[in-house]
Amino acid sequence: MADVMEETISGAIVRAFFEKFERHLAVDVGIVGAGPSGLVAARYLAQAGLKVAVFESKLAPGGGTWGGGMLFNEVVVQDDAAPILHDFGVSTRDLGNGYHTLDSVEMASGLIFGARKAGAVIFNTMCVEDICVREGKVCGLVVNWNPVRRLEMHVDPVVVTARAVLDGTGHPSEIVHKAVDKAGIKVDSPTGGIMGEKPMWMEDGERTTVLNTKRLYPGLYASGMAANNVQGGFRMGPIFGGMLKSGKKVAELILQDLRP
Ligand code: 48H
Repeated sequence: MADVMEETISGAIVRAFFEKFERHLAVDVGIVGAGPSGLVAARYLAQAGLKVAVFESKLAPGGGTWGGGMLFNEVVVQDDAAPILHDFGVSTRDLGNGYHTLDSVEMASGLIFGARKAGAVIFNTMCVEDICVREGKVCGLVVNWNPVRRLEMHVDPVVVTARAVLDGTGHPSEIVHKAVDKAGIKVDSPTGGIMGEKPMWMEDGERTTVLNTKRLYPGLYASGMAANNVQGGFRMGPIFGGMLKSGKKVAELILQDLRP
C-alpha cells in the first residue's frame, strides 16, 4: 500500500525530534535562556566545536530583544558591541556619536539564526526547573515542558548532563537561585549569595554587566541580566551592548575552562 501522507509527515517529525533530543542529552554546554547573552554565547561556543544546547521556556527564543524600548521596536548598542551583531549578519545604523540603532526584530531573529547556524541546538518551550550538582560541580539540567510547569501538572522532568551550565535567564537568574537556595552553593559574589539587581543607571549597568559575567562555581556561569542580578548590578534599559559582550565573554571563559 502506498504511504499515507499523514503517517509519513508525523513519523518524520517524531523521528527527527527524538534523534535531535537524544543527541543532546549529554552536552558540553547547557545554556538556559535564549536571550541575547545566551544566544551570543551559544554561537561562539558552537563555532569553537562544542556541543551546545539552549533551553528556552518560551515558544519564541530571543528573550527581551523583540520589544525594543517600550514596544518601540528599535534598540541601541555602543560602537564596540556592533561588530558582534555584524558577525551575525545583523545590520546597525551608526549614529556617529558612539551609538548605533537597529531593528529589534532583525536583532532577535538574527541572533537566533546565527546561534543555530553555528551548530547550537535550541529547544524552545522547554524550561529548566532544577540542576544536578555532584562532587562540588554543577553537572546537569533538569528539563520539562514549560506548559507542564505553567499548568502545574505533576509530571517528572528528564535530565540533560552538561560539562558547563550557563544561566542566561535574565533578570530572575533562575538557575543561580536553584544553586544557592536548593543546593546551598556559595557562589562567587560579595556575599556568596544573590545580591539582587539595582535600579536604572545605564552607564554603570552597561559597564558592570561585562565585569559581572563570570564563573560562579565549578560548572556554573551567568551572563547578561542574570549576572547582574547575582552581583548586584544596575539595570540599563534598552541598550544591549553589555548583553552581547557578556555573551562573548562567557563563551571565552567556558572555552578556557573546558579545553584540555
Ligand atoms: C528556560 C528560561 C528560564 C528557565 C528564563 O531576559 P533575557 O533577554 O536575557 P539576557 O540577560 O540575555 O538579556 C537581558 C535583556 O533582554 C534585558 O532584559 C535587559 C537589557 N534589560 C534591561 C532592563 O533595564 O530591564 O532572556 C532570558 C530568557 C527568556 O527568553 C526567558 O524566557 C528564558 O531566558 N528563561 N528558559 N528555563 N528556567 N527562565
